[in-house]
Amino acid sequence: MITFFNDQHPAHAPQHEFYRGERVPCFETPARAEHVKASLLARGHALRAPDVDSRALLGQIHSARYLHFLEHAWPRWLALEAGNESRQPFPSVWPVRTLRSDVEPVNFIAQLGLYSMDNGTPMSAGSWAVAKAGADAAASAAAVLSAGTAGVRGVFSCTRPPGHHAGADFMGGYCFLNNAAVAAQTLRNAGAKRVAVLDVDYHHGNGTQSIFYDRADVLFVSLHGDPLTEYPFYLGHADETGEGEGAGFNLNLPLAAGCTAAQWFEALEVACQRIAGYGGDALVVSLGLDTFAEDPISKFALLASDFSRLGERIGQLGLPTVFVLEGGYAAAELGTNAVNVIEGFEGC
Ligand code: Q9C
Ligand code: ZN
Repeated sequence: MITFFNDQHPAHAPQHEFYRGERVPCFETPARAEHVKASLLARGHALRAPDVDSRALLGQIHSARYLHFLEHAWPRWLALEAGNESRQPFPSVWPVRTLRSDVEPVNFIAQLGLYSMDNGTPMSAGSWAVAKAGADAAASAAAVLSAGTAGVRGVFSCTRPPGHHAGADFMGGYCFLNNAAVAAQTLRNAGAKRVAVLDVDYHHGNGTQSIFYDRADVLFVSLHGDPLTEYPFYLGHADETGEGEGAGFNLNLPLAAGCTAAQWFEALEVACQRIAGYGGDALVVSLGLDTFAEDPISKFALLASDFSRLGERIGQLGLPTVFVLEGGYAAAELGTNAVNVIEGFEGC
């Protein structure tokens, strides 16, 4: 499968995050993408460099003030205090209910809180450039599909950091820019009337849902760990079905942490039937592989062979498809699992 690989990704390499109250090494590492790259090359898939500038698209998905903050965040952090190049900024205060988010504070950490949903999205030098190049990769993949090149049914955007937790004006869950939303919007801009997004990451894609929640031209369907117990906790329930023109165009299929692969595939079937009934012109798959049984931070039970089956089922939808890499933290197995999806899709 044609794959757009963001080879700038190693420049986003924060050292630590918070987990169970402790500072721990980041789960979302450069090694993840390198394992996917190695598996793609070993199994004969060609890599391309992103060739679309997503700047204008980002303006359709994210707010101007959020993009401005992200682009300038690292140099501003460095200017705050000597030695900050070896420290990471984390938010410590958030504008929750009763507090104002319309006025942007001047203080850097207060701005970081305004533009973050959690303290779980560490930033490093290079984060903006790498996230931007990842959005370029998603846009490039969607553009190839839109061009209707003969024989191209699927294209893969392989990048990190992931994107589906990032909303119009906030980062979260290791995500800064919503790559899946950029891909879907690229397809719409190129003439697709309706685009479906299927999010199979372990965690609910709250950012993608919220970006398209009031739109009928992009259907969002997600299967994920029940937010009553799993991150992102505050979105992803079954009663979220869309609003305004988007009413009826959002489908959440929360599953109990610890559910079996068979239960997961039952939910996938419901998701695929909704997508088939939508009559879309194209599909974007938020390809999180943290549903893997050995994922260190997730609680589903898929095996390597199940990812082939997932790819086959997506392929049976018969839609031009952009795959966008999201989560998956069993780094050594990530390549095999990702390429299994890709080849399952191609082989069906
Ligand atoms: N602080 C994605 O899979 N944090 N994001 C886990 C460690 C939230 C995962 C606990 C996990 C977010 C794209
Ligand atoms: Zn995830």
